[in-house]
Amino acid sequence: MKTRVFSGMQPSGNLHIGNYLGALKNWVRIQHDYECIFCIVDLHAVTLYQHPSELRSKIREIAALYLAAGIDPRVSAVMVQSSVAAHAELAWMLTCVTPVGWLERMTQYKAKAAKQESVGDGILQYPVLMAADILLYQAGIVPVGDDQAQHLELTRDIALRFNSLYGETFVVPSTSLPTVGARIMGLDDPEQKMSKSASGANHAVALLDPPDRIRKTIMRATTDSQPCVQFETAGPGVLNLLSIYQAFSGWDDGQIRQHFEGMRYGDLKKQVAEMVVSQLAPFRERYQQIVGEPGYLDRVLHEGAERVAPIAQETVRLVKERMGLYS
Ligand code: AQP
Repeated sequence: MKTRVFSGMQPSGNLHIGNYLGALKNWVRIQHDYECIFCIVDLHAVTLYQHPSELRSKIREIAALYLAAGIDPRVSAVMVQSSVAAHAELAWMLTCVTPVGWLERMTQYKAKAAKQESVGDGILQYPVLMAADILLYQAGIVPVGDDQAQHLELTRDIALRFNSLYGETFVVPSTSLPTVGARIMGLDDPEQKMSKSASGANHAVALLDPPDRIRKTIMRATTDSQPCVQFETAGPGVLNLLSIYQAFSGWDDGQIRQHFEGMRYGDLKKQVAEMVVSQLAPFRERYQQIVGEPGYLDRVLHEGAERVAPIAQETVRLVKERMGLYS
């Protein structure tokens, strides 16, 4: 039997090249080697207020982008989190075995909470819901970007705690990070990770940005005070541009160094921009085809939910039995 893979993205903004290089690209690469479930995690998105009609259309946009990137729905299940109620059901059961101190230590919680006047409980509980998403399907591998590694560690801790309290129940999943592109930084501020919810106009390249916009954003990327690439002393902005090029091109470290050492920043940016433009062009075309086909997306999402529902129901049944809940 193939190992099961689970991963997801929040429909909370425009998917960007960080989401692609950190996660989606890997999903496409491994989809034939494992039994994969790719989820649009809308229950996570509402931990911060989302306008309902925007959220509704974002869910469809993200699903179409998964497919446009190359996820084959005949091979992998593509589904929306809130269409399988067991995600929320299991999350409650896991909440009851999770010490609040574990959640308060999460760096993403601390960062998000610091930006709010009043902190919603959902922001604290977010990693428990994420653990439920993964454990619900007994996933063995979770391909994510580096920012989610701490949440994955917590998922393992929750699984181990549950297993030790109630007996072997959950597969303890491992994290799969890409070797290059696991943390793409903001183009306007290379000290911050590229993020869907960041507001700066030149912060990110979105997967559906037109070529002119991509070129403009990359040409304005923050570098440092040196005139050209020097690998020994390169600052975070230059290293970020080099990582983006490397992740898209698939070149190894030696090729990157040989090609870019001594190159003026203006030329580096032009080459990165052209690489990104050429790699994203097929996305936009496929995306338009997918959203232009009446009923197709709904069919994919409906079939995806139907495929995974029996796995989810079996896990919930087992967890209820282990905990002594009524069923
Ligand atoms: N900058 C990044 N570099 C590499 N990988 C990244 N990911 C996110 N940002 C980067 C990976 O993309 C997947 C989807 O993430 P998510 O939707 O769960 O949200 P996130 O991790 O919180 O990402 P964002 O873009 O910063 O969204 P917002 O602003 O909505 O919180 C994950 O696998 C993540 O690791």
